Parts: sequence; structure tokens; C-alpha cells
Amino acid sequence: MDYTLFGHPESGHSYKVKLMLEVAQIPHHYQFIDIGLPRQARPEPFRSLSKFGEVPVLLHRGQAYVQSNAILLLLAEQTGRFGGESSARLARAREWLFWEANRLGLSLAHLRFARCFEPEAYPQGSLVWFERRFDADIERLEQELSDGRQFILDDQVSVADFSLCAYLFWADQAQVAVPGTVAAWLTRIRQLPGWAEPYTLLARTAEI
Ligand SMILES: N[C@@H](CCC(=O)N[C@@H](CS)C(=O)NCC(=O)O)C(=O)O
Repeated sequence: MDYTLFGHPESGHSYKVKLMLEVAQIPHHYQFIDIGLPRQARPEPFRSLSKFGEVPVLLHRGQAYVQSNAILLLLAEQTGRFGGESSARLARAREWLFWEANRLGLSLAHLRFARCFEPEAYPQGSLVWFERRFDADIERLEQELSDGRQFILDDQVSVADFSLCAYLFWADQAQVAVPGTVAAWLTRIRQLPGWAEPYTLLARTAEI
């Protein structure tokens, strides 16, 4: 198998990549990494491969790739699918991946992390800031999908969808509401062959 993904079941960033590998039917090996361990205690080869110490990492033919959205772009280019069909479509997908990293991947991921994992890490008032930002982000997505198209770019699923949907499947954990048009889009993603929820796709494997 040419691809090995290192990830964790609580990582929405890992889920984006795993979902693409599943939906695209790209044969791969998945390796659980315990991110509850201090970085220096995580196993090799993960430690050497992970440039920033984080999951996900995708290993392909001896080369390690990091940053979930960069990995999605790589897979789109390599497969020529899910946004990689043309440079024009890839350019449109790329815009959404950068938007996700700065907007939804920030606001929603932090609301979930604060509410489920480390509330004490967030200074008073910061969650209000993330909530306001999330409200603006979800409204922007709702508006984007309001013309009736099936997916973010058009009627075909792309890496933009894989990226934007990941943390939204945990909206309940983040204690945020998902409006109707976005909820309908998430339902369409759930219906894709290969879809499964994060805890299934990223379940613990034997340690390395
Ligand atoms: N911008 C990165 C974010 C990756 C990230 O935040 N990974 C988290 C899990 S979601 C992680 O590895 N946390 C453990 C650590 O930083 O040691 C991406 O898109 O891949």
C-alpha cells in the first residue's frame, strides 16, 4: 500500500484526510497515534515524520506530508479527482481550504476543544469571540449552499467538502447549531459511499 495515514479519533483534521481516502477508495494503511502522550513520547517513525508534531501525517513513497488541507490538495492533484480535475477547479477548492483553516477550522475546532477537553485553557471571554466567529462562518456556508447546489463547488463532491464538513459532524460536542441548508449538505456527505463517522474511521489500531 502506497499510503499510510497517522491520525487520532478525536482529530477532525485527521478525519478530513481519512474521509477522502475512504470516499476516493484509495488503498491505505491507518495508524493510530496517541496524541494524549507528550510529543517526545510518541512512537517512531511518527515523531520523525511529523514536521510540526501533529496528526495527521500522510506517508507516501517515503515522503511525509503534513497539514490536513495541504494533504487534501496533494491527493486531489495525485488522483485528478475531487477538485483535481482541472487547474480551475483546484483553484476554487484551494480558496475554500484556506478559508476553512482560518475560519471554521479555528472557530468550531476551538469551541469543541474548550467544551469537551480543556475549558481551563481558554481565558474568560474567548469563547464568546469564537462563538461570534462561528456564527459568521456558518452563515457564510449557509449562504454559499443556498442556490441549491449539492456540494460546495458544484454538484460533485470535492476536497472543499471533506475539509469543511469534518468538525461540523461534532457540532453537538461544540454546542453549536447547524442551520438547515448546511445540515442537508452534511446529510448528502453522510450518504457518500465510504462515509463513516470519525470514531469509526479513526478508531484505535495496534500501537507501533
Ligand atoms: N493545521 C493542522 C492542525 C493539526 C492539529 O491541530 N492536530 C492536532 C489534533 S486535531 C494534534 O496533533 N494535536 C496534538 C499535538 O499538537 O501535539 C492541520 O490542518 O493538519
